Order: sequence, then C-alpha cells, then structure tokens
Amino acid sequence: MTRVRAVELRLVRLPLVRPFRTSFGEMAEKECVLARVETEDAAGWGECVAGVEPDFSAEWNEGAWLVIRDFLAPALLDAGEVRAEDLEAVFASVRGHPMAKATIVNALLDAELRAEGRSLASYLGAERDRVECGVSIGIASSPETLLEQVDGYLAEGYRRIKLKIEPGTDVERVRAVREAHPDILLSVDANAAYTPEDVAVFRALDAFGLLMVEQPLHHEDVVQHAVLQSQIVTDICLDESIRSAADAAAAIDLGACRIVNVKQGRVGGVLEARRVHDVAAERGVPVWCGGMLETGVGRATNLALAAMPNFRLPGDTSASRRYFPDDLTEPFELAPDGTMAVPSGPGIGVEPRADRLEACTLRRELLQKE
Ligand code: NPG
Repeated sequence: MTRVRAVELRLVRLPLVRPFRTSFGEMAEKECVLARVETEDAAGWGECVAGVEPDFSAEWNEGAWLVIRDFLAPALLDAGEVRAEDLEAVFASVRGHPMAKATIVNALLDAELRAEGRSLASYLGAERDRVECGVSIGIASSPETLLEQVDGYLAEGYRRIKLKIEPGTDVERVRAVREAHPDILLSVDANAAYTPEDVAVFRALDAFGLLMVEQPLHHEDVVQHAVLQSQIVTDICLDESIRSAADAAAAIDLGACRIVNVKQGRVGGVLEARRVHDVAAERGVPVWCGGMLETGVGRATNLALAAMPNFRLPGDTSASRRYFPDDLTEPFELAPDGTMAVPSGPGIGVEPRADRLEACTLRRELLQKE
C-alpha cells in the first residue's frame, strides 16, 4: 500500500516509419497520452492506447486526457493508501473509458512493482523469457508493395503475418500472399468493416488456411459473429468486441470466436487482461497479444503479458523499428528467430529516455492534491 503524490500527463507524438492504413483510416504519426504516477515509494509509467480520433473505439486522446484529469486522477489522489488492485473500486463511479483507466492502473502497478523490485512479467505469472512475434501489415497501395513488405518482414524473422483487409481489398490480396508463401502463419484483420451479408468473402477466405480472421463484423455484433462462425471454417478472433473478461467469456460461450486478441489497454489494463487470459484458458481458447502501435512503454507492458501461459500464438509485439525511426525508450529488437526478450527489470523494466521524451512532448500537466 502506498499513497499517490502526483500524476503527470503528457501528450506525445512520434513519427511512424510508414503510414499505417486500416479499414477505418490512416495514421502517419503516433500520438498518445502517457502517465507517470508518483507514489511515496517510486514512480511508474502507463501508456494510453487511444488514438487521435474515436475510430477504433469510442475513446480518443483528448477525451482520455480529460477523463484522467477530471475524474481518475482526483479519485486516485483522494484514495489514501491504495494498490493497483483497488482501482476498480476507486474508479467505480466512472463508467466505461477502459483505455483511460488502463493508463493509470498500469502506471500505479508499475510504481508498486518498481518499489518491490519485481518485474511485471513475474507478477503476472509469466512462463517465458522470450515471446514469439508477428507483424501486422496495413492495407498497401498495391499487391506488389504488399508482397514486398511481407518478404521483408519474413526475412527479419517474424513468425506470423497479419494482413489488414477491407471490402474490395481482401480475397485477391490474400491469395497472392498465400501463393507466394504456402506455409507461413497468415491471418487477416477486418477491423469490423464487413456485414453479415458478406459471408461469401469469408467462405472464399476459407480456402487459404488462415490462422484466424479477426473482427470481421461490427464491434457490438457478437451474436452475428456467432452466426458467421457457424458458416465458415476459419477461426474467428475478436478484438474490438472484447472490452472485459465478462465480454470474453460471453463471446466464447456464444460461439462468436475461437481465439481472443488481448489488448490490455482496450480492457482496462493488465489486471483485467489477466482475467481475460484466465477465462479464455478455462474454456480452452488460446489468446494472443494485440498491439496499438505502442511506444516502448506500452510495448514493455504487452511483452510481460504475452509471456503468460495461454498466450499461445505470436502477437503483434513487433520491434521498435517496425514502427518508429526513434522510439521513446531504448529500442526493442527482434531476434533472427522471430522472438523478443521479455523485460526482466523491476516493473515494466524500461523508462522513456529523458531527452527523447522532452522532444516528443506536445503538452504536459502535473496533477497533485491541493
Ligand atoms: O503492431 O501494434 C501493432 C499494430 C497491430 O494491427 C494492429 N493494430 O486493429 O489491431 C488493430 C490495429 C490498430 C492499431 C488499431 C492502431 C488501432 C490503432
């Protein structure tokens, strides 16, 4: 137990190595909210996975900033002696906003673990010191560019390729990649761009031996995902539809998915992510670690999670250089065998480099008890 002395918020922006296009939009830069929570014993870091616009989810940077500034941070500063595990109760009066809540939960937990000298991976019950990595490829301008990118990432060692798809840019692109690489682990991610009337697209994709098709339908359409899963052979994986362990249990029990993408930032932080892991494991359903183009802070958090036992498929935990010419932390590197080391130092095991953090900061605010 410790008291929180201050919460420092920063809005940071980093250039991406190449624009990232999905069915809902294109990102040319990474912009996110970072929180540094200072307790009586240590300081910890949390990265918010929201984006500039409320497109992937209803949350977005400016909204997350206000929810933290006006509701979560005041509740935390008023909570007295507190632990990360108490925050669900401390934040109970704030409905929703799991990405904003995750930022603070993760930062406080990081501070606690740093004070104890214990790594996040060990706290979560990680079983590995390296994890298998995949890579997610945005919708490319042409099939040739896509194939070039696939070749490049395979040469680096990535163990699974995920292709973003959208209506009209799907079956033929997947066919081209599959013909060039008959044996790789290959998956697709629709980011909710299709409707139940598109079942023919997914039946066609069944021919390519995909590892999964991720979030084909609207995020609120869990029942329709169950119908679609009964019509196709390929396993459905849900991402946007899963905002909690309760969502994951319900989706699996309904037959809406056979694989779950765990993004700790989407479900309210690593503690709820661990519960998602557990409900899936109890049901014999594998999970894997999703990504939101995180800086090194969020990447370190994700790697600790991805080392838990039921993370049985390669995650979107790619190397820093796949995203940024210069990350906020020391860069995360992919080994030639397609694995990455799980940080083993106290807490998340990394910190932003001071000079880099200053250079990337657009805005900063310090929240303290009056
Ligand atoms: O490697 O971090 C990564 C990107 C993985 O494809 C990825 N993320 O829908 O899962 C997604 C997508 C995403 C990225 C969504 C950024 C929203 C923002």
